[in-house]
Amino acid sequence: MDKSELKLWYRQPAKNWVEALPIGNGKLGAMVFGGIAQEQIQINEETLWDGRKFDRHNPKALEALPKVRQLLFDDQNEQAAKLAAETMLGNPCRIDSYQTFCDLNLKFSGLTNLDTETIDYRRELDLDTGIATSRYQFGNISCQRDVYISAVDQVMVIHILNDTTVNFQVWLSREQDAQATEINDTTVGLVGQIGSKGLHFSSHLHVLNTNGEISTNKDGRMIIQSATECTIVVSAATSYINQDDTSADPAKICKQILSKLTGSDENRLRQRHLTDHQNLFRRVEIELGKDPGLPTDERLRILQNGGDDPQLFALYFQFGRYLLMGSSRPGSLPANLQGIWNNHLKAPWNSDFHTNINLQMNYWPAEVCNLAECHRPLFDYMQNLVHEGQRTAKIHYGAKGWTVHHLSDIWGFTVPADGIWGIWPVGGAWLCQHPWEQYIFGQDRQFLREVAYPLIKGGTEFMLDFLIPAPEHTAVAGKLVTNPSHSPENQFRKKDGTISQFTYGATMDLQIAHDLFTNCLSAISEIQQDDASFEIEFQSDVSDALSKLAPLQISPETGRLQEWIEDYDEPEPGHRHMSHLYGLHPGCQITLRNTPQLAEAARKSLDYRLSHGGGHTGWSRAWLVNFFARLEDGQLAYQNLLDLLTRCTLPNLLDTHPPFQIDGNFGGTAGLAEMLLQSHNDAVHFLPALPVDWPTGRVAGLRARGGFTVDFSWANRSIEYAFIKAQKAKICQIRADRHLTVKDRSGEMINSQVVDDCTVSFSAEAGNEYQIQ
Ligand code: FUC
Repeated sequence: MDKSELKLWYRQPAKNWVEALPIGNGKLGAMVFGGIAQEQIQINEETLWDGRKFDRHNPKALEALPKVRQLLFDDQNEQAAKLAAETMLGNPCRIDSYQTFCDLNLKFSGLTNLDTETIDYRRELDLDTGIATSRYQFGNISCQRDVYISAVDQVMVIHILNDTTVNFQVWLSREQDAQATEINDTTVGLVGQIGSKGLHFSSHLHVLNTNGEISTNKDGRMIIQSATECTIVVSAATSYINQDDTSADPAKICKQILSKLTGSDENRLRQRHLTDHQNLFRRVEIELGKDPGLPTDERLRILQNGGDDPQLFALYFQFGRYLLMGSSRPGSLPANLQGIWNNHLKAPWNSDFHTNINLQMNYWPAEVCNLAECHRPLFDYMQNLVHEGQRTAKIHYGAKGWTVHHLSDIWGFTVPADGIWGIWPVGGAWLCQHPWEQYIFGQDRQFLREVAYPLIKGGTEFMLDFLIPAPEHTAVAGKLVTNPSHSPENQFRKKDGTISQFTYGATMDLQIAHDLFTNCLSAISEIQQDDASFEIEFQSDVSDALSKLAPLQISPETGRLQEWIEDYDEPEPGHRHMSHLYGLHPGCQITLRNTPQLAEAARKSLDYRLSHGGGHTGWSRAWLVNFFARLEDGQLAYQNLLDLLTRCTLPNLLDTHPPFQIDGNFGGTAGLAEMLLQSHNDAVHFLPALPVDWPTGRVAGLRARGGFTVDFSWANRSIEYAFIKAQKAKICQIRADRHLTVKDRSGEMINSQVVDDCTVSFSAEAGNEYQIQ
């Protein structure tokens, strides 16, 4: 993709927030509207959350657990639900919201008759530079405004450049609970607190350079006169240090950040920002078609009306990578339900960390899309949940290890939230898939030992204790099951007609346990290569439990994969969650080649969900792309990606649940990657789910499990060439739509073993690149 094509652009300013353009550095985020006489930039700082830490454990939970379990095994689901609701929820079971920080306002004087006098307006977000620009001609004045957020300097930079002098005012505002103040001749600020007990926060706005005249007033407004050029920098901070410590001094932090810029200029700030941004962003290139040279909103409309624009999918994919870089950088919190971009004080679902799919989906693209560093905040976050998660495991379940239920916040919330569907203690176990994925993609043994394994072990210890053998009179007598259990947020109808959602051994739980135990065992074997006696005893406990897990079941009646331990009827057959297909994606217990019958049953489950209106939310649609990619059905994967773009995407390309929720962007990006490249099944598989609409294309810099980085192109829907680079010495198995030969960099054939018509394997050496033809 030509660098000039890596842009979202528009012919008009944003009329509302969902048209504004996101910028961010993991810690600070902003939405740029691109106004003409008046500009609004809505700012976020990732730690500005309402609430505080306190003990929400329910002392009644553990005592009620055996009774609840018995009732569920005895088919008394509703009695169990009632007792659990009274005893097992967090106390209280609600969390508070992540909040908008403030608005930055810019008001230019003397610009009237905008509609008639403004010409050549263009607003764009350049993904390659991370800079949002508005450009227009007003009368005889040309104006340009660039806005970016630097991860190196931790500031937002606004660079204003006009070819005639202009006068304007700039100030920060947050009406509810903050005050704008004057700080010095070139700096104004904002200071506030959430409620009387919440976080303190502060933001400083400073003119770094201008050729105009600056003055400030007591209301915290900065007035710039007769300037053709002006660079404004903004810092923001809160008193949050971690869940136990909120004693930071935000004004001091803001000042320190700005004082580091003394003597710098916009050019240097921009260069530092570009080097950092492009080091991550430019690792992956993709081409699926030609850029039609139209504004992004028009391209979306054309697609909605049945037009063709393969390259818009490529832009959407790169935008997903860009969003991950903007909302999750080393040292930051992970991307929440809205990434980092939120204009509410009380956001939808509190813009929280939802752990029954949403937080995980945010990170599906991280490894394959070559942004492994951006995955790290999730592991830091998990480590910070462990302490409370261990208490929850012990107090609520009498178990070792750590757990988190279906949502969390920045205060170490790990107890069941909201209602009985919140009594779902396998959120932590699902999260444990992520550090393992980082290891298999990156092959960093030290990371495995120090970060991944301790998290996975704690998750596994909890699961081992939480699982119990199903009693004699049940469908899976003697097998290990979870209890209590849910298939996230879905309900079932029992034979007697009653509807419930509370059960034991829901399929998803069994698949999560399977995945966790399998990964834990693989992690132990990897570490044993350096240390043969590592975890021998624990290893045997885990393999024993794995062999006793209740099996996945195919309904004899419908041929679908059962969502629950019993073949219940579904009152909402088009439900947005497709939890029982976890084993197909993101897990890999179900594959076309190893478990064809289960794969067929999974497909039937998908068909059934879809024929009843499934996939209606953004993230749900994005999950479908991944499922069909794993089923190697390029057409259905494409159809769902198309639906994601045409039905669940806002004019600024952000996903809409509705309302805006970022998981669909990340799930869609991961899904597209999954259509082009898979590696979960012991082979690097090129083009496993290529749709007819992308007959020709090229991608570079994607990563595959095993420590490989690949570039490849295709024509007439068949692989043309590929390059594969190995980080470690490894046996590399590659698969495509035809027989492949392997050569070294100089074109010499190397020894490879033919596995089948389309699969060969060879021994890759560390640091070497191979040509595949
Ligand atoms: C899950 C989903 C909802 C929503 C919420 C944030 O609970 O079922 O659709 O995405 O997370």
